[in-house]
Amino acid sequence: MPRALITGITGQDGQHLAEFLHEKGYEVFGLMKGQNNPKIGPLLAEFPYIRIVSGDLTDFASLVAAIRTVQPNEIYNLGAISFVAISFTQAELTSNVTGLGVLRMLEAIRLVGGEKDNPIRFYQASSSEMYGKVREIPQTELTAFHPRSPYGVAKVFGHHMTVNYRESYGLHASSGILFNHEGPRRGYEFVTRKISSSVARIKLGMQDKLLLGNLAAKRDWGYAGDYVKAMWLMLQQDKPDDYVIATGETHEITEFLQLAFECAGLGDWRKYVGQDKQYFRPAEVDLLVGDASKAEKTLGWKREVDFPALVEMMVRHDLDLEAKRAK
Ligand code: NAP
Ligand code: F7E
Repeated sequence: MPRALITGITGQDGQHLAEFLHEKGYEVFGLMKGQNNPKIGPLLAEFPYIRIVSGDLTDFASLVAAIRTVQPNEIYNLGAISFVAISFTQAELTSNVTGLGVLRMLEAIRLVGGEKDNPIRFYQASSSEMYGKVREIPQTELTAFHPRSPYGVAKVFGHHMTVNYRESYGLHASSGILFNHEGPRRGYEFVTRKISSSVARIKLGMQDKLLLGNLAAKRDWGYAGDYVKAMWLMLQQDKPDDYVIATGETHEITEFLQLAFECAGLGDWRKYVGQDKQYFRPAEVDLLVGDASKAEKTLGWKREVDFPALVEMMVRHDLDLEAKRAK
């Protein structure tokens, strides 16, 4: 039975990946930080097969201990301070977890090594935020980076470290440059979930208004369930490499709003949506659109859920959830 260690197990992708690997017959271990993390109960209630290991990406010794205990065949490093907005106000913490955390994990893998004939394979969760002020459209694995937030800068560091450890020490280390991916497990701080949950609450009479920031930004949004398959596929290749994972389409926030409000039968979103300065960022990423043709060709990966289906999935899920909560 192959063993996988996932950091960021309580996050959106950690949950999708745990489910996916469990179905593939893996023993799934999740690194969890804190002495009494309140997310542990709900996580194990939904995924009883996940085995929790204590550790923190800011604590090197805990990563070494986790790898020694689990003896994983594959490590998926999904743990991060991942909310771009907070990275501006907690830049040092973000650099430590999201950036240096990658280096600590790579060093821990180098130290522990794994089985001689079956060395540990490593996946790094890199991000389209590394492109920032984009240098070309669409963005590929060869597009230069110009990050626009401390989060983006930290991800560039983690990405280059992953490439460097592959080239310097021959680690089977791959970096997935994933564009935005969403779904019903998305955190409420991100714009898509903020919209889908607000739409549901407005529909049910629990909320009147939705306040957002910059509505002009464009994102290449896919479904998280499709994207974790790509992570796994990368680690099944003989040779480690870097891959862009994206849909190749870009949509403005206003398009998400339009579909979400229509899906709930609320009509024109402009009646409900206002703007508030607190949700604008010091520097914005205006447009992202990825070219995933390398992943399609080499990994055989293709997204299954398109943009309208993604919006509908999120809104329908939140309508059910908020209705249950209201009872
Ligand atoms: P998420 O929902 O924000 O989850 C982040 C996870 O990181 C949580 O489980 C969190 O644990 C954990 N974490 C935070 N600080 C940690 C620390 N010091 N030590 C160990 N774990 C820590 O993120 P996601 O959307 O699932 O994304 C997964 C990864 O992909 C992240 O690295 C993100 O930056 C990257 N990424 C995401 C997207 C996207 O669109 N979702 C796109 C590109 C790249 P707690 O819950 O205990 O705080
Ligand atoms: O913002 C705008 C905001 O926070 C999307 C992370 O998973 O994907 C995610 O980062 C856009 C931005 O995601 C609000 O200014 C307007 O232009 O949902 P978001 P993100 O910043 O794209 C990348 C690929 C990652 O790697 C990250 O980890 O929406 N926006 N009004 C707003 N955003 C939020 N959150 N809240 C608003 O009220």
